[in-house]
Amino acid sequence: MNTYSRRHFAALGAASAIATSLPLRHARAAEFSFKLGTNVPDSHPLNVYVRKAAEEIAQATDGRFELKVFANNQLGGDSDMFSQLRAGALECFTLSGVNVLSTLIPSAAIWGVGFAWKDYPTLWNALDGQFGTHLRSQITKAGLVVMDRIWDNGFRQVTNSVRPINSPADLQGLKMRVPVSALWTSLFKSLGASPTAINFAEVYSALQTKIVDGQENPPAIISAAKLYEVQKYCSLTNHMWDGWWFLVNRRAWESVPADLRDKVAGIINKYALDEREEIARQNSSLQSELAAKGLVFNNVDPAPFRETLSKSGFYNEWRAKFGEEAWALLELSTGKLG
Ligand code: X2X
Repeated sequence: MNTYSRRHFAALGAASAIATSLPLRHARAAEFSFKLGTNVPDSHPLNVYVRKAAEEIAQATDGRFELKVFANNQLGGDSDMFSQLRAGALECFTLSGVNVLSTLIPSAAIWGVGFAWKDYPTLWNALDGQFGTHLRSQITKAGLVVMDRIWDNGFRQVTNSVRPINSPADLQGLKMRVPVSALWTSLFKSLGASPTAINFAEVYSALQTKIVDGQENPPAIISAAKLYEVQKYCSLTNHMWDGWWFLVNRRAWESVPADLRDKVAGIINKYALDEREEIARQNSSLQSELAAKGLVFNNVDPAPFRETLSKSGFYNEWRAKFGEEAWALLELSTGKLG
């Protein structure tokens, strides 16, 4: 045996010794390693359940497909992550249709029309049905891949550090953080507040330094991001529901063989349903927990808010922007709006 082959042989031996000492799924580097960026803290159910999906994917594909989760805006804010996704630097990103996605696809924001959804069953029927199919086809046309099941963020509530919000009058002049989105800005302007568009990555510090007085998010986020540390009041407005599409860069996705893609997609979609259940559990349990941490809650009658929006022309404006066809599809689920 010459020097080369002896060294070669020794290296092979070392490699197989390492391989056999590790569990099977780590035996070789994954053929496909996808990064997923999310915009909420680690403990949020979105991250908990995408991590469970990642584990099951590793097992089910014998380690061929790896999903690496980067939570809490580690890879940048929403605007950055969305650019990275489109460029292929980031393979997967969970993003709301009403958020930065609407800067590319304005009609993706349609579920965010104020006070549209009466309850979860109505919402899931729509998003898992014809309405969701319509929205996903627009995302596909824009060149992105989207998983079938949407992940729950939740019904949104207004928090602020100034006063409880009981009626639209209480919102007058209040400096409100909203995500980077024309619809969100329009909604809060129409209600009389002064909205500022800020990515979620900056929200805690914007509240802490009083760049804004308030923000709006579901209880699971208020809790995971510890917004109760920098907010006093939480008014249960339920003014909007929001969720995350699981988006994938098209070129990266198409590099994966079809049978593997089906397996991965099936697992991701399955965990989306489990995440929805966990969000529902948190929605009902978190109020007392957050109250114990000092957040002051009040219930809100949505009727005067809806009336203010109608009078301001909000519904007419957005109906014209989204178009009659999409609006009709929305109203099929929500009933007449405006
Ligand atoms: O930016 C927000 O407020 C968040 C985290 O709820 C969204 O993704 C829309």
